[in-house]
Amino acid sequence: MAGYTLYGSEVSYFTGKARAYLRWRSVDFSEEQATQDVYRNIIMPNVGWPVIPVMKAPDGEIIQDTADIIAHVEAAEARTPPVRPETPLQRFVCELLHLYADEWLVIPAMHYRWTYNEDWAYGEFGALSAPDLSPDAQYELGKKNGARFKGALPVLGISQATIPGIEKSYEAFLAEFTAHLEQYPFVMGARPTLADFAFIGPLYAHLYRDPASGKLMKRLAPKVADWVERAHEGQRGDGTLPEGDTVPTTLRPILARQMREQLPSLQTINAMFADWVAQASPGERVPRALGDLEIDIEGHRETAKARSFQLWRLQAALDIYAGMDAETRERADALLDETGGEALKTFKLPARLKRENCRVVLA
Ligand SMILES: N[C@@H](CCC(=O)N[C@@H](CS)C(=O)NCC(=O)O)C(=O)O
Repeated sequence: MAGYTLYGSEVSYFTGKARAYLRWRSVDFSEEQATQDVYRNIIMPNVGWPVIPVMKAPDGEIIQDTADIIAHVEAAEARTPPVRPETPLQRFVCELLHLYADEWLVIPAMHYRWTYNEDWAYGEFGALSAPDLSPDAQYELGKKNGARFKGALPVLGISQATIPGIEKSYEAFLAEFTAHLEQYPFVMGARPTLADFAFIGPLYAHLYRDPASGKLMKRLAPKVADWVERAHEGQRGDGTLPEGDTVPTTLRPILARQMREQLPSLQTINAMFADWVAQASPGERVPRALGDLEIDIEGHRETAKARSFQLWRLQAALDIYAGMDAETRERADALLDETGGEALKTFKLPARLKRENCRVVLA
């Protein structure tokens, strides 16, 4: 039987996440470059908008969104251990870190790529789209294709005003993750979980593989670079997650950073979502941006778009919290108190979201 096909690229954030997961899961898969032809013939007709990665399952089904790709393979292969921790507090933390890695660490990832690796990125984008062109022609094409991605900088709130905060935060994150890796080989413990693959998103393609960023990571945080190599290779780890559903205390500074930086944005986006829900109907597609908000990273502020997709990842975490028994809830609340995440205890989306035709819609 044919294996899975991953359409994506080395230069892509979310392809790295899916690739690392598929390697770890040891399934039969091959990766195909998302060339212009693949966008035209596979991605656009099946997904409806230009995005990578996209996966073709052995039965031909096309799946988009890395969380759906991972969920599909988990269900189809039914292997152990599952990618998500089996106990509730670890599962909750894993999902919070998933939200952080996918939707917030994109800020340093994009900053470092486009501030320090711009020309290199154009060459890479061109080589991906048209492998047969000359390097000069690839650069020109890459510049055209890359403009869409570079154009995301203001959407994310990356500007001269926030760059000092983004760099301060990223360097502190590297120190915090290093301190964690001195105790544990992977994010949740002694084996990889969804949180590792989510972190591979920002930390592989943009922050390790882009040359100037990789140099910085190897200089400031060689242990993080070593983890990137191990997690991206799909190493299995030879241990288990901590006993008794405990969460490594070394993750607290990282969760606290998430709560400080990302949670205020999530609250604002949720308020805008409530306004939108009031006039929307079930099945309606949620706009990618619900308005403008101000982000604050280490005291550096800028306007950014209120990206609605963050609520979709947040819903997955809140569902786990809502399903906790009293004893687990107490432990989760203690962790939220210690990390500045108190607001999550009462955080409610005004309506449920679901996925339909590769888009987030009102349930
Ligand atoms: N939430 C999606 C995000 C995928 C994504 O943003 N892919 C980037 C490249 S790494 C892309 O193609 N973006 C195009 C766009 O968002 O318009 C996932 O997890 O798969």
